[in-house]
Amino acid sequence: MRQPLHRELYNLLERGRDRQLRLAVTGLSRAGKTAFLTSLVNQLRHAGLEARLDLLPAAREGRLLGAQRIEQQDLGIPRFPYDQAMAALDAIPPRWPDPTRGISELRLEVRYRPARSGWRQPETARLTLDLFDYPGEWLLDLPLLQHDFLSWSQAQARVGGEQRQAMFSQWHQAVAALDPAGDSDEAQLAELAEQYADGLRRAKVAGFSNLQPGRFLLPGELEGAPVLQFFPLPGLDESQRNELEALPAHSLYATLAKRFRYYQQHVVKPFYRDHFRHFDRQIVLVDVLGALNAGPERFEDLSHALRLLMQSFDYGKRSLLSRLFAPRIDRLTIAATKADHVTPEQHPNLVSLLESLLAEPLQDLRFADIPVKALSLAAIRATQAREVTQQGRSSAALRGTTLEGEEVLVYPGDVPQRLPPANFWQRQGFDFPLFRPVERHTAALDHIRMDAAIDWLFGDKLI
Ligand SMILES: Nc1nc2c(ncn2[C@@H]2O[C@H](COP(=O)(O)OP(=O)(O)O)[C@@H](O)[C@H]2O)c(=O)[nH]1
Ligand SMILES: [Mg+2]
Repeated sequence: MRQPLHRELYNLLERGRDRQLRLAVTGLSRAGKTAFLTSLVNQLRHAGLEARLDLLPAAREGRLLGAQRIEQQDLGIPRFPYDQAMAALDAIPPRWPDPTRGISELRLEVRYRPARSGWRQPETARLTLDLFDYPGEWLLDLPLLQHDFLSWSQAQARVGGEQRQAMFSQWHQAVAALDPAGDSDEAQLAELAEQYADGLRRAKVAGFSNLQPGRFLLPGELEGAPVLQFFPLPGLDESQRNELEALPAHSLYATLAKRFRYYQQHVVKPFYRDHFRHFDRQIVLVDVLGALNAGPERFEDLSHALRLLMQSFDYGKRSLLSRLFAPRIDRLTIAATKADHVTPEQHPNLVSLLESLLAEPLQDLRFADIPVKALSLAAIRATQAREVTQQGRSSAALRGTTLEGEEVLVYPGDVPQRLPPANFWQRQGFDFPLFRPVERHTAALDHIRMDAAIDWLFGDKLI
């Protein structure tokens, strides 16, 4: 496809220049962010040597020279634990990297040879990538910035169906008796907040995604602090706003609203300000298969959570001028992760299912004319595809080792092309075992379509 003239001119001017790019790796908890980052570093480090990156032109043409981690911008933030992640994958037996419990940064310097080294151009050029890792639980706090306490309470009351509500039954009973105008009682607030947090934790274990506030699930250094002692008040209505806002400072409503604001100002805003602004490119990772495994209510819940989440990012075309001030995401990838959990002929369905899961945000992005690529990938491939012949008929299967160490040959099931109707779960559902990572025989991690993802994310910067 021919590029527009201004694009060509831009590329010509920029060719071979040292550049910098901030990548947003976005995903809820267990979507596969840490695995993706680990694989990204690993593939780029071994580019040109052992990494299989045929779908990335710079690598295919032998121009990608490799990558190194360099000193990051913010020295106060821990470094992304790449070595620990690799050590886990190299353990006997291999393990998945530990779940992320805090923020970490990563700055990679990628070296490449420009496609046509012309007059006055350097022999090699550099692309600096800034990335960071964080617990997915905290990400869902970003949409909370759009609310005040009253609207948040109403939004929370609308979230979820029966199964999710059931996780909060104890809290529901206790909170129903409360009077917003009554005096607040510290001990009671702490207890109710703990019950609310307990509901969130149970919903998480049960596979729900749309869970706020995120720090209730993973408090970090805020464990036990009063800023985490609030909860939404059910049964409130917008028409009561004036009345509620006139309540005295010691009332239950005013106390909860104050803590909510504090949480926004001192927890969510700094997280957003320091890490979630000024991205150039984004990849949204979604564990579509996990949600398919978990049933209809969780599937819907994930779709809703992602819709809210994507509203927190700045998308827009950037011109040479505007990027000097505030870079915006001008291109993104959405990826169904862990594609090695299904047989390869199911991958196209996995991609269309992902697209229907994200239908609404995709519509908005299309309207804003932001190019989006949807794909399925496995950052760290743990299975091998096999053909099995039974009574003269051959069918697809996967070979892998379960987390318990059992070698299995399975057919995990058909992936539906669109959001499945309710009877999908009654009829067959979808079930796959979790696999453990394979023992490595090469320095580069085996993957599915990491190269395609890299190409779409920043292949255009490696020319
Ligand atoms: N089979 C397979 N499993 C994966 C892959 N990526 C992630 N996983 C699984 O998903 C879990 C969560 O991944 P992780 O990267 O920690 O998710 P995060 O919470 O988004 O950082 C891992 O512990 C693995 O069990 C993959 O490429 N293939
Ligand atoms: Mg992680």
